[in-house]
Parts: sequence; structure tokens; C-alpha cells
Amino acid sequence: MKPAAAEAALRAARESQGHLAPFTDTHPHLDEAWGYTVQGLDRAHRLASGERVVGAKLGLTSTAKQTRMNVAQPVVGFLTDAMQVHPGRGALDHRRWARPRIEPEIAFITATDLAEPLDLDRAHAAVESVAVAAEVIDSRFADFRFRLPDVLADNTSAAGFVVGPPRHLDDPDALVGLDCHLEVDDRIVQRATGAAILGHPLRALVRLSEHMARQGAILPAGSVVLAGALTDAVPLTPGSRYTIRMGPLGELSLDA
Ligand code: OOG
Repeated sequence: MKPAAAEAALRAARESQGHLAPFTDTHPHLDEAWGYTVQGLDRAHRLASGERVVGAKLGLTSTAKQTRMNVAQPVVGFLTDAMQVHPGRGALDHRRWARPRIEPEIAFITATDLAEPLDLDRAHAAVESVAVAAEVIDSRFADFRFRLPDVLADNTSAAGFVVGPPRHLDDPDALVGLDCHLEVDDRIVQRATGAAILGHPLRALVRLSEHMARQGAILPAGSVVLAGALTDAVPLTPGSRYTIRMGPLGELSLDA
């Protein structure tokens, strides 16, 4: 299947809030490179229509997510200004999305450009600040049923994100033991520690730097990086309140 045809089908589905069958159902030989090519076309289209890329996201960095989505490797997508929701600006407008789910995330703001593979120490040096965050994911595929090339083509289900107040990252190892709770209407529905993200949340930045190097791309300093959900996602239901607590990183409350 031609990447341009897939990009156009995804865009039409996004605009109509419709859904598609996974491309891999009919084209089982599509691969990871094909998925990232479609994603690149989507990104170019959004840039041409006036959106700005403000960062990158990793997905499927936790076992909880990999098992649930049945895709056994991390994925990378891009974030634009149109996806960013600023905390404290009223409720999340769920009408923007077809089948939204919300998940707890750690966000890094980068201090340097990311273009070369980094190790953990250099990843720490590349962090300007860290924050509790939430990602809203939405899929063009009914019931979020997809394989790796499909979800890459669909920009890893990226739909919306909220970043809480930034903090200085003094001791990155403290992120490993950090306790994360996701509450829906004051009931804890998901919990995990920072170790859920590849054993150490900073490894998400390491993986992203490797991805940038492979793609020959640069993520500029000052970008937002979402490290991937610590827990499984939960449906975003109108009228509910979502609170993410992350110990020393603070908390974020959002109304849907
Ligand atoms: C894929 C994207 C997952 C994460 O943080 O794990 C993701 C999906 O579940 O639709 O963003």
C-alpha cells in the first residue's frame, strides 16, 4: 500500500471521527519503515497547514501497555501545538476525539538538541526540567486494534497532552521509585512506579535519541518529550475527573 494513500485515509478518518481497518489486515507485509514513512507524510501535512511540532512522544515503553496493545516494542510519534492542552483551562474537550483514552506520563523538557544516541548520563544532561503529564490517545482503528506499522502510521495514537508545572531534575534515579496513581473520580484505578518505563524513565530519552539518529532528524532544545504511559490507559468519559499523582513531581487534575 502506498504511504500517501494511507496518510490520506488516516486524515479523512481523523476529520470525520470515523475508523479504519488496520492496513496490515489486507497488507500483512507492511513494516516499521513503512509506518514511519506514513507518519512523516502526516507530519509534513500538518506543518503545511500551520501546526508547529513542539515535541515527541514515546509509546509502548511499559510492559503494561505492550501487553495490552499486543505490540512488543516502543514507538515514537510527534507532538504539535494543536495537541497541547494547558492545565487549568477548563475541561478537556472530548468532542475533539473519537475514542479518547487518557494515560499518566512523565514529561521531559529538553535542554539541548537531540540528534545523536545518548547514554543515561548524557540523557540526564539533556534534560532542562521534568513534569507530571497526561496524554490523551485516540486511534483511527476501532477498539485500538492495530499492529506496529498501523500505529506508527497513525502517529502512535497521539491526540492531546497536558504538561504540569516543570521541576528541576536533581536526581534522575529518584524517578525510578516514583509512585504514580491514576484516579478517576477519586478512586485509584491504575498504579505503577517509574521503573515501569523501560526500567528507568530516562531510558525513554535514550531510545528517542537513538530514533532521531536513525532517522537523521533533530529534536530541538526546548521540546516536550513524553516518556510513555506508566500504566494502561483508561477511557476518557465526559463528566469524570482524572487525577494523576506522582509523588515529588506533584499532581495534575483534569475534567473531561
Ligand atoms: C499506542 C500509543 C501508546 C503509550 O504511552 O504507551 C502510548 C496506543 O496504545 O494506542 O502512547
